[in-house]
This record gives sequence, structure tokens and C-alpha cells, in this order.
Amino acid sequence: MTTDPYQAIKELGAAPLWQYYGNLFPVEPQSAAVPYVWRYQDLRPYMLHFAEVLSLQEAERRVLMLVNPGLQEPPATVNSLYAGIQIILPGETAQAHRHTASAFRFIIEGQGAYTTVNGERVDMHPGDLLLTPGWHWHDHSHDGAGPMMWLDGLDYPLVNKLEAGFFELLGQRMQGSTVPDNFSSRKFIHGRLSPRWDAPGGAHSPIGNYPWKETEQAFSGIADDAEGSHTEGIILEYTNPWTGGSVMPTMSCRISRLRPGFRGFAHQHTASTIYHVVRGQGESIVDGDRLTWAEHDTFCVPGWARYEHTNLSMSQDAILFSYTDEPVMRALGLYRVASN
Ligand code: 1HN
Repeated sequence: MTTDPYQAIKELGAAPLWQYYGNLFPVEPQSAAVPYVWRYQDLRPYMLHFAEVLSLQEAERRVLMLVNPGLQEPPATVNSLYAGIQIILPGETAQAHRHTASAFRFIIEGQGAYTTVNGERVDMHPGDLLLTPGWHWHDHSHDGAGPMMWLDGLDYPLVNKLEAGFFELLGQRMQGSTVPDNFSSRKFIHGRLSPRWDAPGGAHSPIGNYPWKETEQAFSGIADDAEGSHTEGIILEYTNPWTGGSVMPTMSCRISRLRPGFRGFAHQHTASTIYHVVRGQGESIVDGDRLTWAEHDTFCVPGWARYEHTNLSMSQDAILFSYTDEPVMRALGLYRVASN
């Protein structure tokens, strides 16, 4: 053989597995994402700045992406999921589009804005969770006073890795309203009694808005001394009424209450998680990094990172909204936990 056989097989589109084994088959996952906190009080002035200098005619959406330092290109917050903070001003509209990536909004501050999802106008209030399942038309409007800000969550990093991303503009800026406002939330308002006149749905929840006032009621109905989770406190999952499972096939959305002084057990799982602080202050130790957090901050726990949460207040609850790709991991038989 005259030529280098390694060079020759490379030119033939082949590679020696023995040189790749360790990287392709690590003993355990090592996420490219790093533990990180995005501080709302630091980002908020820039949200207001861009609201002043950039119109929604120029930007499809006015959003600051929360980019993990380990996942810059393409930008993502954890391996499979994305978080961003969006701002819309009174009188503005964000034009109608749809994509196969699923999305939700968790409302941070403001009043008077709404989104229209497949013809249903859905109002926004702080603490509400609004769903935009994949391939649903959505546009945003603001008829109130003052800026409105929310956290966007999407699964596009996963959808794009699966090469299943499609995007389409409606062709007119805003959708018409085709059903009564907030129709789906009122239709499914009672979690244990679902309408049976429609054919039961499937993969995603039919509910446009899970209002904060119901979330609060759910917490107030649970005894203060309820055991809760040793790692996440009193954690509730927003459910799809058709299945009892996660609100969307790729993302489970949750809300948890860490009682004053709560100190969670250390824990790790293959699912990646993004947390958003509704209120309170605390710290999470994630793979040895101490992430301190306060109201409206967002932080991440990459897959297989070992983490523990602490509520640093001895008198106030800490309330954490979170979303995770756990449904994907479970569906694929890849969900694993370790807690020693
Ligand atoms: C999107 O469509 C919205 O509709 C927000 O408000 C953030 C981030 C990436 C891709 C699409 C929205 C997004 C997004």
C-alpha cells in the first residue's frame, strides 16, 4: 500500500471507529451547556432600551435570547430548550406566524396584552402560562398601558436537531378572532371534568392559558406540611387534560413552592431544566457552581448536572416556574436519575 490507509479511507467517506469510541460513548453524559443565571434586573434596562430603538416592524419579535455560554451557535439555553425574554409596548402588534417548534409564554410583568392562538384571543396576566403548541398560528397585541414582558420557552433546539423545523408567515399581520376570548381556559376550567362533546385531543393541551390565580389556588389547597418532593419542594405539573401528562409532547411545565428554609436533596437526571423565579430568593448548587437567584431571574440545570435548591429566606416562600425535556427522555427510554 503506497498511500496512507487512514487518508485513503477518509477520502472514501469512512472513519476508524477505534479513534472515536471514547467521545461517541462517554461513560456518562457531559452536557455542552453550563450552569448559568440570567439576572432580570440587569437585563430589564436593555429590554426597555431596545423597545425604544427597535420597532416591531423591524423585528419579527423583540426578544433577548438567554444564551448558554456553552451553546452559542446555534444559540440555545440548554441542549434541547430555549428561553428568551420578550417585550411589547402599548399599541404594538407582533405579526402572525407559525412554526413546528412548540412554545409557551410565562408572563413576568405588565397588563393589557394578549396573544391570539389559532383564532382564540388569550389574555396575559403576570404568572399566567400561555401555550402555543407546534404549528399553531400566533400573534401578539398590546392594548393596555406600560411595557409587557414575558419569558418565552421553546423546544426549537431539539426540533432543529431533528431537522423537523418549518416556519410560515400567515400573510396578513394579525389573525381574526374566531372563537370567544379565553374560550379554552373557560371550557377546561375544572381540571377533573373535561368536555366530552369534542373528540378527545392528543399530544398537546387544548388550554390557551393556565391562569396564575388558579395556580395560587392549587398551592393554597395543599397543606403547608405536605411532604412534597425532597428535591423540588411542593412541585405541581401543568397537565394536558386529555392525557394527564405534560402540556406539550416535548416540554413539561411545572411550578414549585420551596417553603421558607427549604433545602433540597442533591439529585441528577438526564433531563435538562430551565427555571424561572416567580418570587423569592435562593441558591442552587449545580455541578459545584453556586447560582444565587432572585425574583424574575432565569437559571438552568443542564442534563445530568447534579443540583440542589435552597430557599435562603426563613420567612418567605420561593416560587419557581420550570420546564424540562423530561417527556422526551421518558418517551425514548433515556430518562435516568441518580441521587446519591
Ligand atoms: C417566536 O415565534 C416567539 O412567537 C418568541 O413570540 C420567541 C424564539 C425563537 C423562535 C421563534 C413568539 C421565539 C420565536
